[in-house]
Amino acid sequence: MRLLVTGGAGFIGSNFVRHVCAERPDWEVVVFDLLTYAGDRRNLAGLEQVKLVQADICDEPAIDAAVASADAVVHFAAESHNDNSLHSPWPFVQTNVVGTYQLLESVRRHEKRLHHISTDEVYGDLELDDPAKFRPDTAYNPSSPYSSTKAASDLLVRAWMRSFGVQATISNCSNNYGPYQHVEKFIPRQITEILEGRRPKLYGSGENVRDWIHTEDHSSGVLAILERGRIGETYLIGADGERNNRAVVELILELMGRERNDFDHVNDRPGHDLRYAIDASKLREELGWRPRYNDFRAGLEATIAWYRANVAWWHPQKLETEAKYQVLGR
Ligand code: NAD
Ligand code: TDX
Repeated sequence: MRLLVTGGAGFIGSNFVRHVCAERPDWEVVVFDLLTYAGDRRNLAGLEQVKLVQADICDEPAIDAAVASADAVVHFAAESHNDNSLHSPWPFVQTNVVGTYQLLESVRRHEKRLHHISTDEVYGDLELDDPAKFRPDTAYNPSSPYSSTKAASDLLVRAWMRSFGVQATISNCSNNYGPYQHVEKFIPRQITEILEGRRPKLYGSGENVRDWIHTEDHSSGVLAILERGRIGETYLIGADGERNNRAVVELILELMGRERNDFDHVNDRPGHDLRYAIDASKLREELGWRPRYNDFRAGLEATIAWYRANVAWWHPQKLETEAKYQVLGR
């Protein structure tokens, strides 16, 4: 198997590549990644099965050549941060929509199997007391420029499957955490704020709920779908990890030896989604997938230890990220 992984130098893509190298040592992996501010070749260090092609998914000849020489493609490449999409939406339209279009045209031309990575945010948000969770047939209702471009990319994949017979699957996963996540995201931002001697920053009231999953569990779900998923189907990936942001900040503070109330409330995110929750029963029942990282406290402790031990990895991103937040008052 020669597997092409777009966005494989980012947080989740590189975790998936490491997972594949460990689980399928005879596969060849080609990572196709532009190495934007969010990509880092160090995330792939020491992986002998992996070759990196640094190029833009919107560059038609480059993506076409990469697809032509692969057996299958897993598509992670995206602009991924909601806050960035609120002040600079164009790269999201370009990479998430136009990039996915270019990839679809290539897999169509070369008749290659595609797995498309998406997010639970395409379904919009839920009330705190809504007993319903997102399911594969939940109507799309995205809120932000980020989630609307991810929704658009999913709809392109669906249309290319139906209209042109492209052999694809889609997965929509909830919020990931773990090592190698960019410090712009919630959990690494708070850990590194504390490591730098500052206070965590909670948007608004902190009542917003996210459904946390360890990135290793996301990767095992994607591999199961790539190998055993039914063509044409959408699978939701989640590990029943709902928690509100305030509870997560309090736990990080406790695990790092600080008072649980040692945080600041900052300006809320405009249009801030209230709650996400995934019903992953289709993935569990059809493919027998189970999350292995069920202890959030232990997973968070290990993640904190990773950021403590890898200051050189995150420190260069930190200054630039906080400068951006300062402009936004967050
Ligand atoms: P990330 O921002 O850490 O990584 C994105 C990667 O894509 C980077 O390596 C970047 O260099 C690359 N990239 C960006 N634009 C590119 C372009 N034009 N051409 C080629 N490569 C490009 O993102 P992540 O958090 O690892 O998310 C990966 C995927 O998973 C995304 O599709 C995202 O929508 C989806 N997802 C993320 C989460 C989450 O919690 N982070 C949850 C569900 C789904
Ligand atoms: O400093 C912060 N304080 C805070 O309270 C930051 C950065 C975030 N937040 C809140 C906003 C959200 O309610 O924490 C929650 C999580 O924020 P993010 O890490 O920015 O994630 P979110 O917007 O939920 O989106 C994430 O999950 C779905 C990923 O970034 C997406 O790529 C994925 O699709």
